[in-house]
Amino acid sequence: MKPSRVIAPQELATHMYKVIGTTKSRTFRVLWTLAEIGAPFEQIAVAPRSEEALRYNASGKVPALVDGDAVLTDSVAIMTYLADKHGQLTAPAGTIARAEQDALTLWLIDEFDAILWSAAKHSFVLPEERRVPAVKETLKWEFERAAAQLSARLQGPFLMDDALSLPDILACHCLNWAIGAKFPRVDAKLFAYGKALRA
Ligand SMILES: N[C@@H](CCC(=O)N[C@@H](CS)C(=O)NCC(=O)O)C(=O)O
Repeated sequence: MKPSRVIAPQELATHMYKVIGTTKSRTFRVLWTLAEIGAPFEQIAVAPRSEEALRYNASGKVPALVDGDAVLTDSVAIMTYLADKHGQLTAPAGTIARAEQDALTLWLIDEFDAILWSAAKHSFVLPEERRVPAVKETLKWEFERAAAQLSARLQGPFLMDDALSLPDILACHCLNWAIGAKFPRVDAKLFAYGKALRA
């Protein structure tokens, strides 16, 4: 099978990506990944479910990434694609280190992202008659429990070894999101970790 277009290594440095979505959304993760990689990009800062967002993703969700003729969706899929393609922010695919990194990424999706998203759905995303506001107390309790687990596994400035990687970007975005959603405060160690990454 032939690729539709092959990008030469020297072209990667100037390859222009297009990021779809407002910064105050999961799009932030993709913007941060691109900034770390040092890849040039332009942002079309459209709101979720807007007409423009629907042009790139039939569900109206953001972020999306336009790379040549391809439109990629889902923040973590996009981050992983970029990290693999540029050989940064990730252990190489097919290694034990990568399996451990992916396990942490998926744990963060289950225990942080999904919890925060459920709280958002029951606050303002779902039709009002479908919301169950009482569930938010349980979600906050679940988040607190997960935050304590993450804090316990944190041994240094980063989650994996001694360098920034995709799980750090995901975790830090979720910690910011939790603050915005008025979730319980995390312990001092995890707070300092998030603050250092934000800086
Ligand atoms: N798993 C997807 C979730 C994307 C998502 O739900 N994005 C929100 C904004 S942060 C959105 O577009 N919501 C609109 C909707 O669900 O209709 C990802 O990580 O990109």
